[in-house]
Amino acid sequence: MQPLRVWLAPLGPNPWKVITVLEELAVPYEVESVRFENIKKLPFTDLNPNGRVPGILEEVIDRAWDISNTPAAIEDPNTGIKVWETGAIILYLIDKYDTNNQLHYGSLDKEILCKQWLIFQVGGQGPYFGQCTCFTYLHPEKLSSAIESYSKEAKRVLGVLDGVLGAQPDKEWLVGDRITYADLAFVPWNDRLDATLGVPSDKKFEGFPNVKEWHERMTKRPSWVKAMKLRARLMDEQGLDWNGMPKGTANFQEYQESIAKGEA
Ligand SMILES: N[C@@H](CCC(=O)N[C@@H](CS)C(=O)NCC(=O)O)C(=O)O
Repeated sequence: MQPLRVWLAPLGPNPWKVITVLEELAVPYEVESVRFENIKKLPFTDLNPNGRVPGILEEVIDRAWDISNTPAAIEDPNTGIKVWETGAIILYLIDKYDTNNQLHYGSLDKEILCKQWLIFQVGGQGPYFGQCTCFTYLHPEKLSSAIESYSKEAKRVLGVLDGVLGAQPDKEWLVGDRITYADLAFVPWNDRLDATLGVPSDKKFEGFPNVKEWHERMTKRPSWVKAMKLRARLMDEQGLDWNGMPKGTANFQEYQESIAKGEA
């Protein structure tokens, strides 16, 4: 089997959903690591019209690849299929490579629930946690109404998950009695909750004990540990610290000043 190719910028959480699923399924892959600042530009927007990662960048041009044949997010040379949007990528990987039903169920009643949670993740968790992180952490102007509104929504989403996971004493997973792709899809954004909510790392799940336990069950898995090891290496290669600050940045204030000046 030929390795699948994944284009990603290591900084953002979304690509790590895909990498974790690939690791869980032991599907071989190779990564094209790209920089964030180029993803809204041509020619890449021709390839992934949404200009987001998983996506492609400079390195592609550097290698003089034929852009017209270059995938926007993942490419599977075994099928010739190219897909962008993490929800679609995960569904593709499950359809094609989860032949033993390791991360999904074969029955319609459970499968529709896995899809329901995946759609909730891509539409309900990802965008709101993303905006919340932006206004809490990255946006140079601290707009209290935006921070409040997005924090409230992020906590509401956490409350939905916490309620469902706590509905029965022995409930460990969103669907049925074992882990599925639906659970894994929530990990990368939940892992950044400290930045999203602007709280210390040990307080990020305060008020959401079921989400905390669920999250920790997943971050102990070799798939996540390996994905984060890869992230650390790719961040390092891009001159970035783990939290996204360019290496050598003295502190968060200096980072915010450089963002305000458009340097970071
Ligand atoms: N719905 C998309 C979201 C992808 C996304 O927002 N990726 C972020 C990185 S985690 C990104 O590319 N942000 C840069 C930008 O929006 O310019 C997906 O699930 O693939």
